[in-house]
Amino acid sequence: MGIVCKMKLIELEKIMEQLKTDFIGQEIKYFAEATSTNDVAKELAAKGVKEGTIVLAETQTQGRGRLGRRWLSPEGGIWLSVILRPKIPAKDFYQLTFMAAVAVAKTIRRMFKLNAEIKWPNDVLVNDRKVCGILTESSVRGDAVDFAVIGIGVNANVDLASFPKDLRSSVTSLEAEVKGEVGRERFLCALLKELENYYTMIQQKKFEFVLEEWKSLTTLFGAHVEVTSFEGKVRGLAVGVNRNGGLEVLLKNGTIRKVLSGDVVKQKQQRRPLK
Ligand code: BT5
Repeated sequence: MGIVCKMKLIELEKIMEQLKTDFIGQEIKYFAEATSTNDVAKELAAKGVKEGTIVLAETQTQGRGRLGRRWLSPEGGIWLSVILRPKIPAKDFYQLTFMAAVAVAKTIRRMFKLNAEIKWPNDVLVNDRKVCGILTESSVRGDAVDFAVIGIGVNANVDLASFPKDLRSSVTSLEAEVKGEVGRERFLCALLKELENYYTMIQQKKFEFVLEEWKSLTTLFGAHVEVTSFEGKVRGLAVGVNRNGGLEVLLKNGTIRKVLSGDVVKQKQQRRPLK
């Protein structure tokens, strides 16, 4: 008996028809199943494929989050990796994660009028639940980025009932939020266009524009947070991000602690208006 796939597959012809980018997504490597689109993309990038090539999979068997965490990638999602060759120093690498989060949040807001928000450093939430995660990886030569792979996972039409119980209260899908199946091809085309716009800004050394957008979309500033990082837990008021993309947390004793990477939990609920 063959495998029955109840989900519609992504239609590449539709993407090619609707895509309005110059280079991102003009070359698509598509897989019904991949281990991790980031792994496939890294291999392709090392072999020299063109900047802007994307890897797309209907499902991933070894989808990854940060620190080797598992990323569930059932059918119906958008599991995407974008290969870029940015002309930026390695220390500015975080800019790519920021621009990807902005591009995803903006696309969700524009297309579905949902209140998508960014949670530092790499999550996009709708109604406080994670709808998208971003994993940016790079190959660095000296102090320059040789290539970057931006992995973006969006729960488009995934069946949340298939997720483990402990995750169900903290995740959502676009389908659940708009109460209907979403067109993945249309979403992808809009997302790739946003990505190209913001990436062009970074290449033109105009990251400050991306950062402004990022700040207006983040939920954290002014919120009491607990950040867990390699250095342990930090509690305080999230007050900003520094020039390396680190979160600035105002501690009770009045000093500001910078956390370069970690997981944040907001201590109090806070909503921002739809932009
Ligand atoms: C992330 O990591 O959020 C980055 C996820 C990146 C996934 C994309 S898909 C395409 C590309 N190929 C890959 O292999 N990866 C990228 P992190 O912040 O570490 O969050 C991981 C945590 O999110 C897990 O430990 C779970 O708690 C939760 N999680 C797992 N799967 C999820 C899903 N589908 N939706 C929402 N949350 C999920």
